[in-house]
Amino acid sequence: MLKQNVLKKLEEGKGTPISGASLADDFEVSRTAIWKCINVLKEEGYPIETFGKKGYILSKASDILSKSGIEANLKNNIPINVYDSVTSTNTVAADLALKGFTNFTAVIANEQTKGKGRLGRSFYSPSAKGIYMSLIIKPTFDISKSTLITTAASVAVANSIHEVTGLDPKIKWVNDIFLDGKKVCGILTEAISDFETGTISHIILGIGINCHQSDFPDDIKDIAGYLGGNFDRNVLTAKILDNLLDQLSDLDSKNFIDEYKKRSLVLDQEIVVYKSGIKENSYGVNATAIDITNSGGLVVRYHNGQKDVLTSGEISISIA
Ligand code: BT5
Repeated sequence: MLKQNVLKKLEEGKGTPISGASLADDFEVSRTAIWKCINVLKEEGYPIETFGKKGYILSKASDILSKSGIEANLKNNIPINVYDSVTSTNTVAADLALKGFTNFTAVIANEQTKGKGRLGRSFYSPSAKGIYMSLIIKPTFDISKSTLITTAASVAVANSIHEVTGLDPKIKWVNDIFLDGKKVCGILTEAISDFETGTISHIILGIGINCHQSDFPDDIKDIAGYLGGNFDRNVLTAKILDNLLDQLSDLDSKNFIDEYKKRSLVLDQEIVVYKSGIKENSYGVNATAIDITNSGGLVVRYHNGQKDVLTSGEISISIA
């Protein structure tokens, strides 16, 4: 606990020195205890320097994901669980939800060994290169609005990326974030049903972001991109969580639909619609994307003039 508290102070004052004496006072321990803590953190890889009497300084370049690092930047007070490596944060979050963990519990990992995409696809999630996070949501709203969660989340993620890095990402309906024509983030929303009542007890919102350059496997190296640049994954994670909580508490206002349209990669574009969601197994139909409905559906016009509203997560589109 002392280690986490010390790290949180260093993360809050990142780039500026904090004296051992003030840390010792804050946590009512000896300076030797603080010194030992600092040594353990250094062994764990944290770039901490000692500046004589001025104290300890966590380098601005530090980018190790941690509970303390996220909490130091987070405005909301929600339970945060950070792991170095998990199979899938969605799987861990679903387990925690069934064990009774509260609404808006976050599960965050530095690596996933079995990251999930939609429809049985996988999401490549190498160590220290991305952010892999899931949020437990206990629906307090009409379940028909649950499709809006993915829409609201896309806006929250795209805006957060913009606020932290200055980049201008686009949203490809329904759940991908793109930068310079490449996918930098995918979102997977899963529902957990309560068999006894036949209702949805929890929604697990999963977000995967490629932050730093990595060796993408052959099958995705032409389509996957990364944010790049110098930023702290803790800062971006906290920003996404804060923006998500804002958007989710205000799903009814639908303010985010306008924002979604502004960031849309597909509006007014020629696209190909794959109704089974699987490009390889179904043939696509050409259409023009003309609007986004208030429920997050994509309005398209096929070339025979017929209009359609695509709403299902089982549908995939590509830019023609
Ligand atoms: C998605 O599915 O893009 C949803 C991805 C959600 C990942 C998060 S990470 C945290 C949470 N825990 C999980 O286990 N999952 C969520 P979909 O639209 O089906 O796209 C999957 C396809 O994207 C794959 O078939 C690849 O073609 C491509 N892909 C896989 N890994 C990628 C990556 N790292 N970056 C970009 N594209 C990738």
